[in-house]
Amino acid sequence: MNNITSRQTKLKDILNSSNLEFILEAHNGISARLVEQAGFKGIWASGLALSAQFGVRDSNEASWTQIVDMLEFMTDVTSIPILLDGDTGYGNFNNMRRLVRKLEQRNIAGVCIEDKQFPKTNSFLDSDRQALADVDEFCGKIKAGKDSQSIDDFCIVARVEALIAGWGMREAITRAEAYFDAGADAILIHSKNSDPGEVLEFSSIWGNRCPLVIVPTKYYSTPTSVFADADISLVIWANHMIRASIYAMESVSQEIYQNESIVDVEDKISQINKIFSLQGADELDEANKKYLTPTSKYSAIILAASRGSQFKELTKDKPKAMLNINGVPLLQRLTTEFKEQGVNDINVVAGYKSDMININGVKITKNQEYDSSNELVSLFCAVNSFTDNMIIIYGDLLFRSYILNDFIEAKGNITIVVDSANIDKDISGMPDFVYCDKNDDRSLFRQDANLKHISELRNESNELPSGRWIGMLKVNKIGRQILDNALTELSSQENFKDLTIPDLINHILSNGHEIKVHYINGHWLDVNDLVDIERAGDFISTSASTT
Ligand code: SPV
Ligand code: MG
Repeated sequence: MNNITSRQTKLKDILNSSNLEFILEAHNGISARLVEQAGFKGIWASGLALSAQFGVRDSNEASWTQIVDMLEFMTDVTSIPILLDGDTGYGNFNNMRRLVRKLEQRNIAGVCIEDKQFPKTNSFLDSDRQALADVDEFCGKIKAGKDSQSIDDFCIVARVEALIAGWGMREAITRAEAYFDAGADAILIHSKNSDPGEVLEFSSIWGNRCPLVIVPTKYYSTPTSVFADADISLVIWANHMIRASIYAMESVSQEIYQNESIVDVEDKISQINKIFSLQGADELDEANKKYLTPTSKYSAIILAASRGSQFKELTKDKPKAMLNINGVPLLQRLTTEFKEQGVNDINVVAGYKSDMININGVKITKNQEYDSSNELVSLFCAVNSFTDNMIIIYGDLLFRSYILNDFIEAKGNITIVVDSANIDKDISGMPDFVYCDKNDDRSLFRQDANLKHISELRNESNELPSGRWIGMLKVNKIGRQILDNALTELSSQENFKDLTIPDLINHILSNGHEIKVHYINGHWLDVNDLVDIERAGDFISTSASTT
């Protein structure tokens, strides 16, 4: 059991409160939310407003199930009680029974039924010609409703239309007495006059036998203290949300139509963010964090400025990264790999034929000096896109998905991916031999190894390389700071234009910082010449068949 007061009890409390209480009309989810947000303790689900928002007449043209469906949206987004204007109960006692059960299922707090005949029409329309219900028949409806409710505090308000229909005060009182005796929780006495005289007279005769509810649409200028002094329990502001929205929509639509522009209305309408907030976008954000696979905190910088002159005609019109491998550009494959790992912040540094890079969902930074500069200048161009957790990668890489997945999890402020297999095999581009403090021990998972040096030279000082850097590096917040500093230092050197990422790596090491090594064994390749393109095609086919 929880201690939350049910909406039905809340409505009952409002009706029986010793203070004058107020509820306001709403006709859909968003208006209901606004009513609650304004501070109202309850909502009047007005028949007039509900039918109007459907664009139909208040004459039972909308079916009762359409009304109940809308009520569900209204309860879903609110916590205050909703009193439904249930017209005549949509039929006889039997329809009323079913209505009450359905309303309880939708957590509606109560229903108000009026003593007219089905199909009814609005009280302010041809009121003199509207036939009233037979008193006994209406009492049967109230009894049937009360007997079929299963929630004790569900309220049935009986609305007396005798004054509206011109039948006089005596008839109004007689009917109210009968309805109260039949089990009504409150009486709504309605009036179409512009002064509250007859309602106040009714109230004084009624003398507090049960809560009295009024709808001062026509006698709206009466100070509410008059109602409080007359012992009225509840005031219903019955149609002001639908009228406010019609007024606003009419003037905005006309203005936009006349001006053929939206510029003048911008400041007169709600901001889009207001809609998001009323829809509860923040809650969904929180829920996403809780229930969805988190998107990666990593961003990617892809270096893709070069032509790859070995490709001759193939890269006449496009950069190397846009070369098709089995029909899909290299850069597209790389981007997809990142997105599949939740890395959506992807920055591509382009240079040669940069306009030919038409990959969705990536940011392009241009290295204008691509022709006369090397990798570090490209990286420097992307410095404004650096983040605290980022992966820097060459744009001509292909690799099996698990490599990126594991690499993201690898420890270290700065970490590089090193292939300990295939050290000598068919090297087409720069070899980037890596010398580490520990060689790859494949029996260890996530072996802790540090980089000592990276070089194009094999057997440097007679030492055998531990592997080859594949062109993938990552930094965390601390690593980014170290990398930033090293890049800034190198950028002031005269030979900056000639420097490569391995130069940066070695500079970081020479500054005394640690770089971790994440070992892999094959399952990647970079595309440097025509033979590589053929290999890449095979690589894609076999990767696809093994994943
Ligand atoms: C409604 O809001 O639909 C009502 C109140 O029934 S009135 O329009 O005043 O009849
Ligand atoms: Mg109505």
